[in-house]
Amino acid sequence: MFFRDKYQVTRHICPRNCYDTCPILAYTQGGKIAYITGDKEHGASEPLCCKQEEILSTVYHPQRLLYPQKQTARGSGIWQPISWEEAIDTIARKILELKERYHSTLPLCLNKYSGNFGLMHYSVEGMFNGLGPTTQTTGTPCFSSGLDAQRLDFGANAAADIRQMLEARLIILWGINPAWTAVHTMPVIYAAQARGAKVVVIDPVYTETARKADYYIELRPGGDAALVILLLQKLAKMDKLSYNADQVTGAEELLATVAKMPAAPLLQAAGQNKAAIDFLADLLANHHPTHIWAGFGLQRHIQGGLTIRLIDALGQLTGNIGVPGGGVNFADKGMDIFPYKIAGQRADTRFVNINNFAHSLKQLNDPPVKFLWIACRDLLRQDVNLTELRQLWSQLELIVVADKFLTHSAQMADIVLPVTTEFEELDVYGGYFRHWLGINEPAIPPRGEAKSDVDIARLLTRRLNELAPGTSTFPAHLSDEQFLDAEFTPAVCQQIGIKKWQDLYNGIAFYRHDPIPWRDGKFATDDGKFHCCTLPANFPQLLPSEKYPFHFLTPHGQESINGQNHALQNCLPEYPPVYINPTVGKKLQLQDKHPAIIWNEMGQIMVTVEFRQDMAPDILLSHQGNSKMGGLNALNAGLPTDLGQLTTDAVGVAFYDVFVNIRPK
Ligand SMILES: Nc1nc2c(c(=O)[nH]1)N[C@H]1C(S)=C(S)[C@@H](COP(=O)(O)OP(=O)(O)OC[C@H]3O[C@@H](n4cnc5c(=O)[nH]c(N)nc54)[C@H](O)[C@@H]3O)O[C@H]1N2
Ligand SMILES: Nc1nc2c(c(=O)[nH]1)N[C@H]1C(S)=C(S)[C@@H](COP(=O)(O)OP(=O)(O)OC[C@H]3O[C@@H](n4cnc5c(=O)[nH]c(N)nc54)[C@H](O)[C@@H]3O)O[C@H]1N2
Ligand SMILES: [Mo]
Repeated sequence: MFFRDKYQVTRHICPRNCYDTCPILAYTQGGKIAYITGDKEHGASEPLCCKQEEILSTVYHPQRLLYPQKQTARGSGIWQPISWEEAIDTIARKILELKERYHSTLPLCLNKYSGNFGLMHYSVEGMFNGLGPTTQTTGTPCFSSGLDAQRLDFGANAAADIRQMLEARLIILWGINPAWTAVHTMPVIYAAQARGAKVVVIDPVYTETARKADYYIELRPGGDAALVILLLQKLAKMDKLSYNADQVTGAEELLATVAKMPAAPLLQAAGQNKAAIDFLADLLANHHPTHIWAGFGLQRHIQGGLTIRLIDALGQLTGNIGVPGGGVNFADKGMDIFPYKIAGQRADTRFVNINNFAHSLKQLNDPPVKFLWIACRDLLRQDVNLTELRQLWSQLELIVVADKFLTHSAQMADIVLPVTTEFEELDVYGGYFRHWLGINEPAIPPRGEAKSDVDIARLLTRRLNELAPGTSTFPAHLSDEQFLDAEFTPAVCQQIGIKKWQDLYNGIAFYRHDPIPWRDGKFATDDGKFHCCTLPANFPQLLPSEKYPFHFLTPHGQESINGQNHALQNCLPEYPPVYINPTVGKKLQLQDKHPAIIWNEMGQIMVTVEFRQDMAPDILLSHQGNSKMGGLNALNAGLPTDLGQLTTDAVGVAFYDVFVNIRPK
C-alpha cells in the first residue's frame, strides 16, 4: 500500500481465470474505492478491459450478498437473513450428522472452480480435506486436453513470453479470440503487425480478432486436424519440412501416414478448398519464425487433444519450436510451483471429473453424496448436462453456496454465504499464461458481513471441533500471512526471484521461465525428444445431421468472464441472442430479433434470433454469459474429449460438439 495524491493505493491482480492476469491498482479514499487502473509500471495493462466496470461495481453492487441467508424451500425465493453463527452451526451439525449416519465423510462434496483461483482460496479444499476423505472434483473445463497434448509432445506445459510475438513474421491465432479473451495481448499483436508480421486467424466464427487479422480462414468446427494434415502434405511436397532426428521421435511415421491420406475428405472435413491450403502453406513456408497461439476453443471438441498434438507437430516440423518469435503456445503453468499446503491434499479423496459432475455423482452409492458446497462456481449456469444436474439436486440434503451474488446455483441452495471480493482480502495469484504473479491486498474492510473463503473455512472448522473435538485437522489457527509463508518456500522464492511473498507489495514478480521454451532442443519427455503423435486410422469429427443440422458454438463472451455477468444485469437481454446466417434463417421462417426455440435430444431453450451475414450456414453462435437466463448448457451433453487424464486426472469436455435445430417461437 502507498499513498498518491489524496488516495490510498493498493495492489491487486485480477484473479478471474483470464489469460492476462492484469496487475491492478485500487485508489481508495474515505474507506471507499474511488477507481481502479491497470498497474502501468508492472505489466502495462492500462487501460483495463471493459470488464473493469464489472470488477469494481461488483464491490458496491446493490444486489451483492452481504449477509448469510437461508431459503425456506429451494427455489422458493423466500430468503431469511441469518447470523454467521446460525449458518455455520447448521452446516456443522449437518456434517456431523451425515458423518455419523454413513460412518464416512464421503457424502460431503465440494465443487469449486473458476471464480477466484488465488492461493488463499484453496483453503476451501483445505477445509474439506481437514474432515477426512470427501468427494471432490478434479479436472478442468478450460484446457485439459491441450495440456495433455503438450505434455505428451514437449514433456511439459510452457508458453513463450508474449513479447516474443514481436520477433515473429507470421502469427497464427488458432481457435483463440484474444480481442475478447486476452485483450491485453492484442497490443503486442498490433505491434508485431506494425513490424511487418502477418496475422492469420483460424476460426469457424468471424470473430473480433479475425477482423484485426491480415487473413482469416473460416474453418469447419473440429476441422483443424484435417487442416494440419493437408498443410503437412503440401509442405512436404514443397520440401519445406525438416527435423533433426536427434530431437524428434515419430516424425517419419507421422509423415508417412499423412502422405497416404487422400486429400478430398480432408478438404471436406476442414471446409477448405485447395487454394486456401496452398496459400496457408506458402505463408508458413515463407515466414519464419511463425508464432502459433493455439487457444482453448479448438480443443473443446472430442478430438481436441489430437488437434493440439498435430499443431505441435506442425510447429516442430517447420522449425518453429525453440526459436525466438516461434512456438506453439497454449498455456504456461506458473502456479504449479506452489506446494498448495493450504489445500491439505490427501490420497484418499473420492474424485469425480468436474466435466461429468452430475452423472458421476449419481453413480456414487457407497456412500452417496448428500451435502454439496459450491464455491467460485455457478454450476447451474456453467456446467454441462444441466437436466441431470437438476435431478441430482433432490438427492442432496444440504446445499451451501458461497458467492457474491444470488447466482443460478445459489437460487437453488439452502444456505448462501456472502464472500469478499479481491479488494477485501489478502491473496496471491499468477494465472496460466503470463509469466508473472502478484498480490491482492485488502483495500477496504469486507463489506457488510462478507467473509473470505479462508475465513469461512476457519469458522466452520472451529465450530466442528467445538461440537465434536478432532473432527477437522484444517489449521484454522494460522493467519493469512502464515498460510502464505508456508506456500513461499525457499525453492518457490528462488524460482520467482524474491526473498519473501511480502516483496510482492512492491509489484508483480516474474517466474524464471525461459521466454523461449525448448530453446536448447531438449524436451522434458522421457527420451528428451519432441514426440510426434500417431494418427488413428479414422480421426473423429462430429458433424451436423439432418435432425440437428447446426453446430452450436458457445464460446466466451466479451463483457463478462464466464457466467459472472451480475453487474451487467440491467443491460442483459432475458434470453440468449443466437446468431444465424440470414439466408438460412429466412428459409426456416425465422425473423431477425424475434424469439425462437433451439433444441436437441437434451431439451430445448428459448433464444432471440440475430441475423448475421458472416455466419456459416450450419453454425449457430451464442456467447456464455450473454443473457439473464443462461441455460445454453441445457443442450450440452458434455461429451468427453480425447485427452486430459494425464495432467488433470480427468478428460476434458467437448463444449463445442453440440448439435441443435431451430424453429420460430
Ligand atoms: N472476455 C472474456 N475473457 C475470458 C473469458 C470470458 O468468459 N470472457 N474466460 C476466460 C476463460 S475461463 C477461458 S477458458 C478463456 C477461453 O478463451 P479462448 O481460448 O479464446 O477460448 P474460447 O472463447 O472458448 O474459443 C476461442 C475461439 O475458438 C473458436 N472455435 C470453436 N471451435 C473451434 C474449432 O473447432 N476450431 C477452431 N480453429 N476454432 C474453434 C471459437 O469460435 C472462438 O472464437 O478465456 C478467458 N478470458
Ligand atoms: N457453454 C459453455 N459453457 C462453458 C464454457 C463455454 O465455453 N461454453 N466454458 C467453461 C469454462 S472454460 C469455464 S472456466 C467455466 C466457468 O464457470 P464457473 O466455474 O462457474 O466460473 P465463473 O462463472 O467464472 O464464476 C463462478 C462464480 O464464482 C463466484 N466468485 C467469484 N469470486 C469468488 C470468491 O472469491 N469466492 C467464492 N466462493 N466465489 C467467488 C462468482 O461470483 C461466480 O458466481 O464455464 C464453463 N462453461
Ligand atoms: Mo475457462
